[in-house]
Amino acid sequence: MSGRLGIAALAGLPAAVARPAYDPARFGAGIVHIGLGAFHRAHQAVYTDAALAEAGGGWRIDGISLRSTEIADALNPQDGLYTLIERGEEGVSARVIGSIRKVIAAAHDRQAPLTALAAPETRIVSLTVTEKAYGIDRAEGTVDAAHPAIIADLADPRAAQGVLGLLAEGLRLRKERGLQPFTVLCCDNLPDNGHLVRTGLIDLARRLDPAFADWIGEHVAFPSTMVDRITPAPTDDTLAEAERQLGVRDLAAIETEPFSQWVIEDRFPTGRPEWERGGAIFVEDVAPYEAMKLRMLNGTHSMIAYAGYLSGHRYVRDVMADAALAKLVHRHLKAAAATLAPLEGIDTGDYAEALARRFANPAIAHETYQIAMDGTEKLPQRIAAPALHALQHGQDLRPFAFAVAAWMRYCLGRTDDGAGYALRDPREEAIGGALAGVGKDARGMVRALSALPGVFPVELARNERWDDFVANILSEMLAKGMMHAAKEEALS
Ligand code: CS2
Repeated sequence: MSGRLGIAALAGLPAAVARPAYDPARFGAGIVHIGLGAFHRAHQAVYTDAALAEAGGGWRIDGISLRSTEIADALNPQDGLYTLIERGEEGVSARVIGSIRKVIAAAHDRQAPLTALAAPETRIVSLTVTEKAYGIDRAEGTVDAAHPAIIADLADPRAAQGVLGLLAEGLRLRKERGLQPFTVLCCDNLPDNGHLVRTGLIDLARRLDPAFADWIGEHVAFPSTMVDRITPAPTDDTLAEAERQLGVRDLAAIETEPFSQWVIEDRFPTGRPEWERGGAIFVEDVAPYEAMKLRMLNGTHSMIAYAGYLSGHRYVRDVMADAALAKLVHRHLKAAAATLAPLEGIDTGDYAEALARRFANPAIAHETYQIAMDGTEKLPQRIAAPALHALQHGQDLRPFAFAVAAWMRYCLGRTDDGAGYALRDPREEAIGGALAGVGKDARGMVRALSALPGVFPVELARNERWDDFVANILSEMLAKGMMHAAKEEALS
């Protein structure tokens, strides 16, 4: 039986495995990160590892897992160390990351997250919790008063358990103790993510104490970010690959693509690591980069997920190997690019080509079913926003209508062969309710799902041309099956 990764194992690792070029124990933690999933470990933690290696500083990361205990139980016995496996067309490489100091699982200790947020050395609180965890009503810019975490945290703010509630209580404790506030760094795929979290947090605080809400507005920075790295959920293969490369077991290994991008607004009144050492780009305004990534990468990803899953393709790379769907991918990328304002130094045609290559990476097994989850949270910024732009500017609407029709078809929860699957959407019940009694009538489905609040802008949903496109494409999908409908669509 082989040993386990940890500080003691570092010296014995094979020479080909890169390891922290610093002694992790020398540096304290300055960041608390909420949501320690594979994406954070493949992205921000890696940039922080590079910053520590080249510039040092008290910037290691204390992670908080709000729901699962799995990552804490895997990482803590390994001194926070884990393997980053990069799978590119040229081969596989392994690197041990040392930037995580420890992981707090809220389920193990309810008080520990607040203790970390209120610790004097905490200067940045970063987040990758997924779109649905915030409990923000994006259309209104307020908290979603029906979100379970918001309800619980408004009722008992001192014992907050949700994302916004924890941020608010952490900041309140700091204010009470005369400590400087932390900077809030949202790293989720949301448009204008810093601003969005700021608006939601201030609204939550206002419902508790208006003066405190004003204090947050005046003293807390919320830089926006664009984050990018395709990172499938780790599997047993990931752990086996890590063991093969390291010669010891690593229960927290992750795998990802070679490409990585991080664009950040440089507003960190409480300081920050030198993330540029790891390749991060600091800009005045992230919004145009975020729009490009959300509409081109993520929007196309969602189309790939629904049309691909229902065509029987397990992985994104399989979708790219399907000639008809690959053609629709290129069509979608082009239509999404046309909705963007020009960005200096960026050619969206080149960006589209690079994305298509990344999607096709044969070494990355990214499940269409994984990307398909949480559609109601993803569609607004990925598909509906560019579709509305296209409508208002007389541009090509059809690619967006195809993506929406594929999502609507997916909402039935059954493949063309009749196999059932879970939608895995926070609004699964509302979707079921909307579709009840509609049957497989395309018009009826479009009407019912378009009326779900907050998913499609009214101007788009009420547009006749849009409505016809979606209903006609959906009707083809229902009548002929997804694979045939996609083939015909690619020929149109
Ligand atoms: C994907 C993203 O699961 C999804 O919805 O579109 O996680 C995507 O892989 C990342 O944003 C890439 O940076």
